[in-house]
Amino acid sequence: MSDTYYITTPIYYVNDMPHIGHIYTTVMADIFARYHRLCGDRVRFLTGTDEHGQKIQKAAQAQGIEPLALADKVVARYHHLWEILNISHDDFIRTTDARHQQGVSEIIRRITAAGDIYKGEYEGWYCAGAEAFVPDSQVRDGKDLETGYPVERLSEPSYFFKLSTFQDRLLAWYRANPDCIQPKTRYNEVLRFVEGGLKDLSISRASLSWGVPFPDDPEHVVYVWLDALTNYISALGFGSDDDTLYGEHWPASMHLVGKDILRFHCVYWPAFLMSAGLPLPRQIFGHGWWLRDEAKMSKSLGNVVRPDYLVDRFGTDAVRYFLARDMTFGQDASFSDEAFLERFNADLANSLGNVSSRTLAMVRRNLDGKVPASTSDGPVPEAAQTAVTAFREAMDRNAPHRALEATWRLLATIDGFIQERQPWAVARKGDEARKELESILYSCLEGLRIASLLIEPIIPSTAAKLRAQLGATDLPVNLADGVTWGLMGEGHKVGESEPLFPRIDIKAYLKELQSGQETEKAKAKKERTPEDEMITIDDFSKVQLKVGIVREAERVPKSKKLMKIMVDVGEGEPRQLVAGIAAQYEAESLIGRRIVVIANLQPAKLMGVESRGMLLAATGEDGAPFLLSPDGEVDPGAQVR
Ligand code: ME8
Repeated sequence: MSDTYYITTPIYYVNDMPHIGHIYTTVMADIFARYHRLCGDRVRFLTGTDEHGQKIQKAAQAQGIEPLALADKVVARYHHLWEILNISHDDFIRTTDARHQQGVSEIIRRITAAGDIYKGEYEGWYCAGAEAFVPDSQVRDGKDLETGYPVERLSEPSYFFKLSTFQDRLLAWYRANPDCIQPKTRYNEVLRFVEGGLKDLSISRASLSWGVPFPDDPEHVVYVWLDALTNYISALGFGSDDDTLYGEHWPASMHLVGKDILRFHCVYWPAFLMSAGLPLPRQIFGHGWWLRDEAKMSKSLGNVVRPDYLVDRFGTDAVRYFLARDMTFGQDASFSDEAFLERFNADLANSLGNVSSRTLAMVRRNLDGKVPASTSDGPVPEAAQTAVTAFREAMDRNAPHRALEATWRLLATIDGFIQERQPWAVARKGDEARKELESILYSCLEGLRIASLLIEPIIPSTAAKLRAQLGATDLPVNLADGVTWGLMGEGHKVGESEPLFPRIDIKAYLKELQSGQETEKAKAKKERTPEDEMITIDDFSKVQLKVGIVREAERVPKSKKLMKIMVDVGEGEPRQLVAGIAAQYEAESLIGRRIVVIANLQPAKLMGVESRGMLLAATGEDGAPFLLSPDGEVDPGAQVR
């Protein structure tokens, strides 16, 4: 009987385009899904998008489009990324799917029937960036201390979930299932948080329209996290007429998430499920954070790693390998181009690439391209079995980076064996040493075939390519009978071979990258969305705009455009300003005219003439300025807001 294995990723917000952090979770989930398929389990792998809530509504508004249109755009991008990254998900759920909304209504009906929902008034802070209700103690200077996002004050009717009554049940669940939250440090964090006491949770929003309508009260939409978390069961048909998949796959084996959303998954979600009388997930794994060269990735810094560039340049498997190998699963890691390139050359081009190309070249040259008779020469057969065991053991305890180390130890053993036995020298001895040569090369070929099964979940295309080169495409691809030593049949022809990973010239590439990054930074600046461009009222109030009356005006000598003017802005002494209006305005026509001036601009010199402020003008089609004036005789110095 095979086991079932249901793994999920977070469903991603559609307010922005994905970066390497988003693809990380999905690539890792894909690795686990593929690993379990290789073990013969019945796997279901779900990913999708979280499309409701204030954050998406705001982002869509800023772009002047409907939220669903924004979602469609970003969803297309995710589909493209999952395709180029060779992600093998079985389903992609969108929270705007009808099937999902049915599931949300059903879970709320069950929670209501359990008596865990009541109506009240929410008075407090809301952080749209994290879509979270934030306690007063966590707010300073208008910001959520935990996420750094701005908060706003809400005061509205709301449905509440009696989360406070779940403290003991949650603690009992954690204690009875010490592996339910991983890694251990995160388990401890969650436990401490819940031990500190829980407050009831607002689960509806009355002031928002972009969401799932609250069952039996269309004045409210469902709070986006209750909506989003339910995707894990609505995608299996929970709440719909056909819930066969739900019966087969729930509870989930693993919710893989980033550490930022642990509380939603480890506290709210199990409490909702308990209330609804549904089984709880087996495990929630909160992985670490990818930083860029030790700094947080952010669009405004222009340091976001965009995955398609790396895939384009180095291929899907290089990216998948790096993500799985370079981050200790569970901890933070820093992405740097140098580390990526060094890993590429050392592990992929050298280790894997060289060992296989040398072996195959010798088989082609000396054995007529045919697999010799099965033997178990040297340390490779044992190393292969050790690697299989260590690989499985590491994957089963959520340590894919260790599983890769075990695989690369096998490659190192094959490499060492080649160095030691020097098959090229044996070949030179001619017929008398043919048996010895065959025996050495068989061990290498078979060791490589078993390695190809271990790399299968991580770099599946390379694994298949390697098996094709070894001529082993008709042998079982699994981690049961497939890893038995000696399956490669005598006389079988090895396939065509080309380098799996051609070496990169790191210096040349870094140079190329630098110029690329400059363009990227410039692009990031250009590509700022309307939402990025938004400022707060505080930002605006930093600009002191005042009405001024022009007292004197004269052209700046030798300049076609610049006019020097003396403006009374209610400070007693007039101020000197230099403005680029001389091509359109005569000096005399300006005298006595009311204009609008930025009074707190840092002084600057234009063609050697000091300017202490700037006047406001609209720009015509050909760039010509049109002066702005107040609509009436306001006093100089009057504030403009
Ligand atoms: O939180 N390093 O969606 P989201 C590693 N819609 N992982 C990262 C990362 C980084 N720098 N940046 C993002 C949401 N991630 C909700 C989830 S689930 C019911 C609802 C990954 O688009 C990581 O998995 O903000 C993180 O948890 C997730 O993207 C957040 O994606």
